[in-house]
Amino acid sequence: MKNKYLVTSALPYVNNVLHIGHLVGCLLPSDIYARFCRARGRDVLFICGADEHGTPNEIGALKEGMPTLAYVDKYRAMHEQSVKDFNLSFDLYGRTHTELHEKLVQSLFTRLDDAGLIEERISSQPYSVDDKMFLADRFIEGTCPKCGFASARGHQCEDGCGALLDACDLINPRSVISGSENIEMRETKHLYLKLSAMQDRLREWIDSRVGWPKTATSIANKWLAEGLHDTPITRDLSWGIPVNKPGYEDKVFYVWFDAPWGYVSISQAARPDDWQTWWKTGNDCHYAQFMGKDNVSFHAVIFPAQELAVDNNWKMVDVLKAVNFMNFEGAKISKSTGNGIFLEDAIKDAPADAWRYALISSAPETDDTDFTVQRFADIVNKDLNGMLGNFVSRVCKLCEKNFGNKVPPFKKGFETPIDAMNGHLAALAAALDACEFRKAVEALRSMWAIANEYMSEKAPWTLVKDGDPSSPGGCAEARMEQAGAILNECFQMIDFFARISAPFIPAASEKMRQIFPAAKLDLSWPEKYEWRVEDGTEFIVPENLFERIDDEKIAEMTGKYVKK
Ligand code: B3M
Ligand code: ZN
Repeated sequence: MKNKYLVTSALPYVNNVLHIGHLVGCLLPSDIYARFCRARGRDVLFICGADEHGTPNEIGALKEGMPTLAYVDKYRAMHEQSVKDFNLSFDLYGRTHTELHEKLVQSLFTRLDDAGLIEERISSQPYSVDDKMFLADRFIEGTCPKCGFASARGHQCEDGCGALLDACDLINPRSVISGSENIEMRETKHLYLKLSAMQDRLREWIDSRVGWPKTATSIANKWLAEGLHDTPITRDLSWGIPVNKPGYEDKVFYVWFDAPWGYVSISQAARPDDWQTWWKTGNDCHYAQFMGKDNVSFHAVIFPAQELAVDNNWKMVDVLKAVNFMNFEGAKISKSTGNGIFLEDAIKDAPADAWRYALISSAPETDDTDFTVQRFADIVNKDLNGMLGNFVSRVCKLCEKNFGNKVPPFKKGFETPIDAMNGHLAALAAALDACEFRKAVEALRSMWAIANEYMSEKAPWTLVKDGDPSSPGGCAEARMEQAGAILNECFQMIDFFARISAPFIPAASEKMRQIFPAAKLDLSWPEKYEWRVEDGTEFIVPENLFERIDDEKIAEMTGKYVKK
């Protein structure tokens, strides 16, 4: 088995606060996967960071009337706070507006240029006479020539059919800066990456991919079937990485030319001495990328084509996990309408674990999904509070009351249904390895259910009642021993659950681990169900692991977040 694991989550633009769609789309699944890999003893490098270049950020700054750098600093800091709040365990949450990143991208560009893969072309680009500038990418909007959507962006019909566009083909174009329609086509020169030259190598590489989700392969195959087109990689803008070629002093690289290399430059910042052991081939490393479906073409086609073209042994993605979109209460999540749950607010309503678990249980893996406040409450109340939380609390309280704060002795014959447990454990590990998160949650929940069934079936509370020496009838001692053995097994399950739940709900798992304050139990991944809690181990009764979300809270949250 490969021991080096590289895990990256798409780098969010800093043009807004993060919402539950970002969390469920890439941040959270990548974190669960990275935590699982670490728990299995794999050597993981897990990074993410802010995608700070590009017109989304520049337009955001323009709207708030701030210099772009101050604007991206402001939002990056908010994103970093959310990363902390939601326990996202990146080795580094970095950024792309760094010298390291600039140097890397410029040097790769030079390599491509030297290899003859860069071509200068004169083209006509939309120029806003009133704004006195060329309108790159999102600076221009108009009607999509492919689907007729009225607000397609210059580079992509983002909210319509998703097609990548050429700004000159927009119908009725207008400037996003001033709204002016006084736009004319003017000639300007740009550098193009000769992607067409990469068609065969990329085809061969895509064909060698196994285990990619359909969303990813179908997008990649569509691109290849249409034939790769040479693509412009420079823009007439001032915010971004300066183009290091004479004659291009007033231009920058297109954000998607630089952003994926952020995975590398942030790795360099995180691990200056050994980043290459993940990033250069020949190291037996497994690379998993996480993203929303709108980012797939860049990760499955353009970035790999660049890596192949640069031709100096860059590690290429093995597993590309792409998810669909999550809507909220039947409508799109949008900062402008206010419909949706934004991370800075969410953390005030419920702890990170509740969001993490409820969202990953609702991950839009096969289709777009709709998340609702009611759904959130149902999942927290049923699964977390009802199954796991209650089990842990009943076991600890019942034991403390009848046996004091020491784990009663183990006794053969009182084990939980081990084969069933191990079957679900294997399914859980397999699902996590395959990045199938809903399946993983199902397996996890099945194990919590076994514990609850075990408890109701064995009913240790009746045994302790009957075993009470003051109650009439014999065999009091034997009954107490049986009750103790049942509780012992329940404590084994608590330890087991702490370990297997940790990738999903790390804070609750840590609380479960601390139920045995003096025992040195780690949260490593169990390959099989194990009995690690020794007889007589001291335990404490923890505070409730989870809180119920009651109707009043549901109403309050609905009022706050649902704006359609
Ligand atoms: N910033 C798109 C986004 O935030 C883009 C991802 C870059 S990954 C290298 O959705
Ligand atoms: Zn369209």
